[in-house]
Amino acid sequence: MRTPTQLGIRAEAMLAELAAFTDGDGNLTRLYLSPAHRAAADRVASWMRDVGLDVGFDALGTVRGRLKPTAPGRAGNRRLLIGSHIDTVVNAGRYDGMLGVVAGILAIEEILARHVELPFGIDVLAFGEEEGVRFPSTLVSSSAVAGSLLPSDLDARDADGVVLRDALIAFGGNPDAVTSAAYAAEETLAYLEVHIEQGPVLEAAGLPLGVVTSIAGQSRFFVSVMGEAGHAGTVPMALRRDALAASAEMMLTIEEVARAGYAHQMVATVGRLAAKPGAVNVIPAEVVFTLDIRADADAPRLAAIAELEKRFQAIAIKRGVSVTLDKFYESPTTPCAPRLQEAFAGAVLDLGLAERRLASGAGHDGHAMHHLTDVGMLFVRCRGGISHNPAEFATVDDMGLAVEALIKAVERLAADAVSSGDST
Ligand code: HGY
Ligand code: MN
Ligand code: MN
Repeated sequence: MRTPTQLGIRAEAMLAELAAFTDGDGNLTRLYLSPAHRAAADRVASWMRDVGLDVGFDALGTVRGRLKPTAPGRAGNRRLLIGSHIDTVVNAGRYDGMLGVVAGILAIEEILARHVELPFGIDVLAFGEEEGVRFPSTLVSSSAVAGSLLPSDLDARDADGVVLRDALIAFGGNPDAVTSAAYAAEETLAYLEVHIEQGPVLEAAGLPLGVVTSIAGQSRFFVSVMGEAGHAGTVPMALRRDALAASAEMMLTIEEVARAGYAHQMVATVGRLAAKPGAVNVIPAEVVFTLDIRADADAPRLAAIAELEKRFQAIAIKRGVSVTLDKFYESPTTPCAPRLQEAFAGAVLDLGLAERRLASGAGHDGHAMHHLTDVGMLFVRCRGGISHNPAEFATVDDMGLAVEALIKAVERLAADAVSSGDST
């Protein structure tokens, strides 16, 4: 039986190994279906085999490690799902996503070593696409697992024009077998995910772990602003239809509306912008920028979007440009099931720690998995709340406590399954 510190040391070593699988030039960038994704997935598969899991890849490239019930009961045909994602953002940290997969593998190893009686099976899942960075879709692999992926989602193209469907075939996946990746609701018990908090709350509270109450809903758009190209030296300012200047005013409006929505933890981000023709001496004719807007409840988020659409149109009329918003992703606020919150909270208390509940501002695969089964999440303190940044960091001790808490949460669910006559 390893101590939390020993578990944390092993977790750190595994994360360091995974961090080496990158498509980035000197940084950690591992996008869906890339060569680095393939290498990382193969390494995860070998770790899963090493701890005794039956390993396979589903049609979307998700690595699946399967453990049979160690003490079959009527819940034996149900499976507890534990997972997270192994894709990253650009110039990423090494903990976002990967920690949840490593924690699941280490928990299985300890559960077997401790001969924990499991009346249900456990599948550890390493999703390949959560960030939505390469293709303008997101949660593709967990949506397939949940049975909610639309075939049209596979028609998305990356910045080089590569169609997701073709990249999936090149990876070894099978776009025509998407439905085979889905679990039936009646065969799942719950979905658990361990993830770094990616925010400052636990660090400020001096706590290593936190129990997630809900995952913030989010909406993502391409905003296109069409103006008129012109000579930078000859067109008077008052006669310009400058798409980039109009976009700049819209971006400041985004910030203003989001700040006004602070009561709902509202945040809005313009992460990417492209201006055409992009010459130093030409007035920009066309701008496309992304908008990512989130809040702790759906109503204020949708109200803010409506307000922005109104303000963008007013700016466009004033500046003689046109503006369109094209929504390419939306997920509602996702609740974490009370029974799973209690399992994690009880595990945290078993470790002699104070328990803290908090909402997640970041999105997670739980948004998709909620369509299949109850979702539970455990957050791990991260230094300075920094994430989506190579400075992302979680301590060995905190990671080890998270693995131990995951094991205890599984033990609690096993006890519940036995006491409720396996009717879960
Ligand atoms: O964007 C998010 O919240 C997540 O990291 N994909
Ligand atoms: Mn993540
Ligand atoms: Mn992320």
